[in-house]
Amino acid sequence: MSDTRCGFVALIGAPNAGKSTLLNSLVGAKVSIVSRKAQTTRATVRGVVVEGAAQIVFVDTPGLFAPKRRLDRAMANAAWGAAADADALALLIDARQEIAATGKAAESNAAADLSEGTRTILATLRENRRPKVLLLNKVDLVDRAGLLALSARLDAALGFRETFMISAATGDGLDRLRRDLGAMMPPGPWLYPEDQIADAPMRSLAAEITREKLFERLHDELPYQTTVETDSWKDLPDGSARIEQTIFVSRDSHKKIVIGEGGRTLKAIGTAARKEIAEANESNVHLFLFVKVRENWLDDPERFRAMGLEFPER
Ligand SMILES: Nc1nc2c(ncn2[C@@H]2O[C@H](COP(=O)(O)OP(=O)(O)OP(=O)(O)O)[C@@H](O)[C@H]2O)c(=O)[nH]1
Ligand SMILES: [Mg+2]
Repeated sequence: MSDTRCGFVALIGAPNAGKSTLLNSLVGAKVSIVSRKAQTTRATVRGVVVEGAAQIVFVDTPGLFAPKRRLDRAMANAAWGAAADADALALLIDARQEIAATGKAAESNAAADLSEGTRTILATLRENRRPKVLLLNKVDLVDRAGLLALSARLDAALGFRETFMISAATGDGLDRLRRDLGAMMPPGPWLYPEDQIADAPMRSLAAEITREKLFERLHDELPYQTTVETDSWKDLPDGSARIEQTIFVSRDSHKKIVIGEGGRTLKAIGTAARKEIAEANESNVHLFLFVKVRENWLDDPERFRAMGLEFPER
């Protein structure tokens, strides 16, 4: 007797396209961590949005690129797994990056004039029969003529049901996106209570927040070689929370960098993380960070499980 709709929309795209930023903007709260560096998101993250009679479950996914290492493969598997399970797929393109990469701002409409990364993603997307929409993101950074040509190139490569020009950062174009995706969701009961916006437990969000602070403060490859786990979480009688987390690194030299001179780096990471975890948990937080060297953590199934990833054979 109800006329509600509910379904999953997978957000797919290259690293840094803005998938996590978009998820947070759509939900109206931070549920997925964001950084300037590529390969920030490691596992799928759900954000729930109510749009009229529709509940849309957006699934943020790790960015897609040619995988080399085991962790890369686990991340790609998670992204394509989410795409396989979704009711609709949203391909996010960093419009500025794509236009710059191909050097074809306004003149070319040919599908061949797309970056190699994008063409690889399109080839796999083509095999998926679900409805697909194209999201040209970061429109705050590009001019209109370049955008229209890029949209024509992408449409020639793969028929999209609709194209949206959006800015995940400013919120431009997101109202229409929510409305149109809501209408695409299949009829059915809502999966989550009306006021629920995320489904990850606080202790994993807390670990992700600390990892985001590592991304902000560490350089180059280091963040990639690091993972964070919440070891214990105690709600204290005064309403505050006592949280212990371990930062796993793969080398002793990395441990020194994470700790920093006189412990300064670790302290800054801890202060920033504590503030944000306290905000998310709406309570005072006492955060204790430990750094552990675990040389082979990138080959340890247990660490993958803790990240919400399946451990690939190789
Ligand atoms: N100017 C501008 N910047 C944006 C926009 N959307 C995202 N960004 C920035 O792009 C960078 C990457 O954003 P993320 O949301 O982490 O990208 P992602 O696609 O989730 O990246 P991975 O998790 O690595 O796959 C961040 O510095 C964002 O602030 C946008 O619409 N405009
Ligand atoms: Mg992300």
